[in-house]
Amino acid sequence: MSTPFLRRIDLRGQTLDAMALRSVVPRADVDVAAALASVAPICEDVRTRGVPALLELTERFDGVRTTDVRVPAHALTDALAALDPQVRAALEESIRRARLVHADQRRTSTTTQVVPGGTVAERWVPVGRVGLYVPGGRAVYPSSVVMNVVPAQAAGVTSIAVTSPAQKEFGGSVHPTILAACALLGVEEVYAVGGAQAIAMFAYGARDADGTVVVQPVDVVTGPGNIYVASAKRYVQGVVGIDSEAGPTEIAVLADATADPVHVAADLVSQAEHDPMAAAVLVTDSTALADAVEEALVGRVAATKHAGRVEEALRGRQSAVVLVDDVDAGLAVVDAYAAEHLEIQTADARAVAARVRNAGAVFVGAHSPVSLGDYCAGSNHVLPTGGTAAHSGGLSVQTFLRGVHVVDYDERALREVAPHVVALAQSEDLPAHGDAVTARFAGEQR
Ligand code: HSO
Ligand code: ZN
Repeated sequence: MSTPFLRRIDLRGQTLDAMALRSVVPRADVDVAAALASVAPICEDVRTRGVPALLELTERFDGVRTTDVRVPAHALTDALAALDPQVRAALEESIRRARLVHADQRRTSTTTQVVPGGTVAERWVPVGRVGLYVPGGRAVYPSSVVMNVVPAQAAGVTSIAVTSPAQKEFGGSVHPTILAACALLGVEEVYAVGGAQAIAMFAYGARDADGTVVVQPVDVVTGPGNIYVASAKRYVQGVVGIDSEAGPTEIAVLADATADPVHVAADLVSQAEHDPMAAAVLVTDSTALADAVEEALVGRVAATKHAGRVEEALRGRQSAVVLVDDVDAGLAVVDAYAAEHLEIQTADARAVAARVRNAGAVFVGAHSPVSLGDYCAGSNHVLPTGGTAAHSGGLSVQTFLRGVHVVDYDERALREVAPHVVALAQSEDLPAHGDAVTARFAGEQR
C-alpha cells in the first residue's frame, strides 16, 4: 500500500489538558507578522501618493498598466448580461438564502430603565461605509462577493465598495464573474486593485495626482485574501475596523464508525482543493473508518481536477487523522483545534454538535457538507481560521454594526446617584469628575 495521505496522531489512552491538546493538533504555519515588513512600505506609499501609487503597484504586482482604478458602470451591466444563466440562477438562490439568514441576525435595540428617570439604551447602528476585498488569481469566488455584501446590506450599510485585483486577461479590469455578482447585488462601486495596496486604498482613501478624491476612505474592510492582504489588514487595523485575517481553509470532521467513509473523503478533498496550504483533519474513534477514508481518498484524489494541490494539502503537516478513544475525547480535540469548518458525522450528530464550543461553523449529520455552506446553505462562508474560532465568529450582520449607548437621566435620577459618583471620583483621585455632577446641585444641602 502506498503511504497514506493523512499522517496519524494517536491520542488513544492519553488524557491531555486543553493546553497540551492545543500543541498536538495539526496547524499550518502562516506568519502574518513576518509579511508586515513588506506590506508596510506599500501601505505608506498608497497613503501618501494615492492613485498614482496604486497604478504603479498594479503594474508591478499584477503586470498590467491601467489608467483608472475604478471599473466603469457599463462593465458591470455588460458582465451581468453575459453571465451564464445557470450561474446566474445559482447566485440568485445563494443570495436569497443568505438574505433570509442574515436578515434574522439583525439586532433590536434595547432600552433599560435603570431607575425611575434614568435609562440606558443600546442602539445598533450600521457603519457608514465598507470596503470588501475579493481575491483574484487562483481564487475567483463570486460566492465570496455574496458572503461579504449580503451581511453589510442586511446591517443597513449604505455605502459599499468592492475591490479585486486587475486581471491582465481582462484588460486590467476585474474578473467578469465578480463584476456580474456585484451587479446582481446592486453594488456599483468597484475598483480593479488587489493585494496590500487595495487594503491601504480603502483604509486611507486615495486622491488623484491633481488632488481630486477618487476613493473615499471606509470604516470597515472585510474579505479574504492572501498573506499580504491579511498582513495589510493587520497594518491598517485601528485606522479602520477589519473582519478576521482569513488564512487557508480548514475542514475538520468528527466522525465515528457510523460515518460513510466515501462522504468523509469527498468532503476532505473538497476543501483541500482550495489551496496546497488548506487543512483537512479527521478526528475519529474508529480505526476502521480512518482506514476506509484513506482507501476512499486514493481514488478520489487521483480523479479530482486539482489533484496536485489536493494531494499537497492532504500530505501537509497541517492535515492529519487524529485517533481518539471516544466521541467525548474527539470533542475535546475539535474544541482545541477550533476549526473554520467542523462536520459532525456521528450517531446522534445533532446532540454531539450541540456540545461543540469552538468552530467557525458546524455542519450537522450526513447531509450538511461544507460545500453546501460554501455556496447555498444561507450561512456565511467567511469564517475564522487558524484556531481563531476560539475567540471570533464568522462574518455576520454584527460585523457591520456598532452598539451605541444612549444615556438619559433626569434631574432627580442624577441627584439620587450623585454621592456614589463623588465617592468613586474621589477614590480615583479625579475630583473634577465628582464636581461635574455636584455643580448641577450647587447651593443645595448635601
Ligand atoms: N471554503 C471557502 C469558501 C469558498 N468555497 C468559496 C468555495 N468558494 C472558505 O470558507
Ligand atoms: Zn470552499
